[in-house]
Amino acid sequence: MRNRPDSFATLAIHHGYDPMENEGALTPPLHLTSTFAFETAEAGGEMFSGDRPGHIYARISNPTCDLLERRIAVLEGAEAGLALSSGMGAITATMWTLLAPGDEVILDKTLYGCTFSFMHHGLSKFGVTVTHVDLTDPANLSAAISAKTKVVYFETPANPNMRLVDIRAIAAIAHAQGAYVVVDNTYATPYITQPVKLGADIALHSATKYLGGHGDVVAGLLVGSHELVSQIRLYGMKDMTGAVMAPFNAMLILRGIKTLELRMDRHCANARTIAAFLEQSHGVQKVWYPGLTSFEQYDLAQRQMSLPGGMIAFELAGGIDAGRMMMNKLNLITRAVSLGDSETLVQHPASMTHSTYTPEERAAHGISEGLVRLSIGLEGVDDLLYDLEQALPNAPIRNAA
Ligand code: 3LM
Repeated sequence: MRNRPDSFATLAIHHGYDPMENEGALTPPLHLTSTFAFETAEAGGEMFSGDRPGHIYARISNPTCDLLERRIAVLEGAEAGLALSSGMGAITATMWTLLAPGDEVILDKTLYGCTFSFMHHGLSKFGVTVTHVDLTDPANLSAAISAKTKVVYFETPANPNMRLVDIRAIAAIAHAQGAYVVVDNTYATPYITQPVKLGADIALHSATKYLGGHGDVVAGLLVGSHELVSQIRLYGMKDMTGAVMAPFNAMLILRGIKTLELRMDRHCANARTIAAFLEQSHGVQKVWYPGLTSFEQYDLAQRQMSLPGGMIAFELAGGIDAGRMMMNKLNLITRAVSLGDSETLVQHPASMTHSTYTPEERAAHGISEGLVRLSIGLEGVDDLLYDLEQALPNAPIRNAA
């Protein structure tokens, strides 16, 4: 029996799995089965009624997903976890479970493009009122929230402009009105921020990103109380979306999570160096990175994030034309959407991830047309600096490395 493991890296590698219960296999077995045998007819009936634990059918649960669910729950400091087919699966299953016609959802101004599209164009078709509030100032929530508000939803840091939201302050206001708080923790990961510990009811992820970490799987995860997670499993996932994670994908995410701490340390170290370099480079108008003292919400970043993360947003003085030219000159840094991979990726939100907003909506939601997004990878930082330096419009000052 191991001593109670409780460091993040140890839990990420060991929690919930004992090789001696699995024929000594060091890595957990992959359970490729769509259905599960019942010992008796009565036992099957009791499982369906919830009176007996056990697996029934793989759209509800699977032992490989179950291990991943327990592992993400412990890493997030939550009671329970749920594995879903994608980040969008996690988001939609949650909202279909928590909301009913007549309810209101309050959203932060800036959201990932498809999240915006689902909420703004999708939910609003079903009698849910969708209200966008700038949650970077909690006073705005106090002014907007009412008895109709069922869910307060936000990302921190927000994709793509890095705005932060004070989870503790927002949760206090939302809970006083009886509203749920749902936080997209994709950018931060539980290694940097644990929203449930700060008062959120649900923290969710595109596990496609840092949790998987290797750009080879699309997946979603969420955590919360046993009660809420069970509701989302049995309604939002099982009935409303069918957005279940495949067991093979659970295995890939379990493998990715083992190195999350190591990878995040490196993503953050590289990103710090690159953000400082960009800030001092000619032709760069503004850099948004929570580790820079110039970052407007630097104090909140210090309070809420154990590290500043691996994502950087910046804008060139020449706007998007200069941005596109720079992107096209990059040789090592890859032009691609998604984030959190070993490879450093660059993309243009207005024409790519956030093209689901109209130009007017982007303007109203604080997403600048010229913004360029970098997902800093795990390469040697000097190679990344070299690539950026040769691609930037004017000779930059190279003194940040
Ligand atoms: C992207 N983002 O490049 P999936 N929440 C956040 C996200 O960033 C994403 C999701 C949820 C990107 C994907 S854009 C076509 C590519 C904060 C995804 C949705 O369903 O696993 O993709 O997660 O920003």
